Amino acid sequence: MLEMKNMKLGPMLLLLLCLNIVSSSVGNAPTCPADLGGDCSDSGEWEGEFFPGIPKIKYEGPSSKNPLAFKWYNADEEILGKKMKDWMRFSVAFWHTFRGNGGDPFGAPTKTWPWEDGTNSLAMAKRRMRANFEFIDKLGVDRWCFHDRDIAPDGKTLEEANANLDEVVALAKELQGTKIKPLWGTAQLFMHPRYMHGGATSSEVGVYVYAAAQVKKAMEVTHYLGGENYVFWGGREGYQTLLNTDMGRELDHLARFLEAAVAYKKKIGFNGTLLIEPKPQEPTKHQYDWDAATTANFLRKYGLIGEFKLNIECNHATLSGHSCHHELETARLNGLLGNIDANTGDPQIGWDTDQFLTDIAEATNVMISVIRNGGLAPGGFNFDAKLRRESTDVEDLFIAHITGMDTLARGLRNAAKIIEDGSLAELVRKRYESFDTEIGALIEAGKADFDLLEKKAKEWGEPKVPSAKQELAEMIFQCAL
Ligand SMILES: [Mn+2]
Repeated sequence: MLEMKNMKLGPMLLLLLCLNIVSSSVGNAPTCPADLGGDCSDSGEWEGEFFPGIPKIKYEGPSSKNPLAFKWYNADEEILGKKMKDWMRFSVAFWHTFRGNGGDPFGAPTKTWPWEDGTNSLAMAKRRMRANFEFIDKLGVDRWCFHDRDIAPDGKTLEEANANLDEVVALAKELQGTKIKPLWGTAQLFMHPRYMHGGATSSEVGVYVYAAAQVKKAMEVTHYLGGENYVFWGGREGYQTLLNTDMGRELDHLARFLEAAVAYKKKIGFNGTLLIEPKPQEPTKHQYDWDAATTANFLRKYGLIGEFKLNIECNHATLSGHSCHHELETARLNGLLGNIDANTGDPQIGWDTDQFLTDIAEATNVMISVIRNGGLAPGGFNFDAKLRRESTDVEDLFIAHITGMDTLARGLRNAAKIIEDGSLAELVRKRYESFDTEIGALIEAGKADFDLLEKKAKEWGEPKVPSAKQELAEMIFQCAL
């Protein structure tokens, strides 16, 4: 999920950049610093297209050389009895696509989209929302994801922040029409200084209270917009050192917070799935939702296992020392696979780079889990991925999403090939066939005690141990790519 850096530096530099451009372009309203095709009226509203020259993205097939076309994602094509769009349920992440500015801990923002005026005003928030829906329409997806504080400016008071949110959400509702809705919404409980010790796990009760009020409102607007899920990402729910931390008490508080969210969901009639997004560290040294197994254990301990599912992010999986496939399978085997944040890290970089997934083998493994799960609905794939700092053209936003969608579509096609071919499943079946016996059935039914097993060991003697056939499995997998 979002890692926005240089928030204090960013607006200042944007303002400087903005002033510079305005002073050199006669006749432009100050709210439209870099008009590249659209236009601003006196009210500061954007007129015309945000993405002029970008057509609706269409499927042209693998031989196409058009960067603004799908080569593998063909929304209505059926794979294993389901349309591709129903397997994928793609969503655009508002925070990366419309609030990402290229800033990192070492450098200033590099991106100022033509419609940005360098402010975080309500008018700017609304203009950005219009850009979001034009982007979604041209990309041909039906879903989007948001944080409360990314779509609308914060306020001096909770009441003011809520009023700002209501105003932007009303516009979003209108722009969504009947076809588009949020895959999920969430509350941003990590950027404001009040959350420096966490939200639900803060040592300060006033922060716990404020976080609860913020989540309550975010759940309400997600429900109002027809959202299908609601996500909890505990960016600062963790610790920097155990020396000053009562971990047991903090975990109890987190559980109480989530219980209250479950109760409120039921109270307002929100039928969406509540999702927890595991991540091991960054920004804290240790985050309580470390990985899928840790989070599943937390949910079981506190009796919340039936109320939540997991939103697995591939980059977070690698940060926790697992593959994305491992995290997906762990979630699935616990009945917890609810949603996927489709991104990837970099094998040579140890932090959360949130890149668009382009590895076809990785995408194939991801889709094998999704198919085994029978799909992700009411969850889906959210592009929690951002352009590289050095990618600064508006069209790069489209190219990045097209590549991410094509990679997963290719993964789906490959996974279907592997499943239809059947030889990998047969290899696995054969590997365990010694358990398809009378004694194996007794073991799996929990009816084989040590006396019986010792008797068998003496009767059979030294077992013959067969090959794992790993290289053959890899060969079969490679053939499908
Ligand atoms: Mn991430």
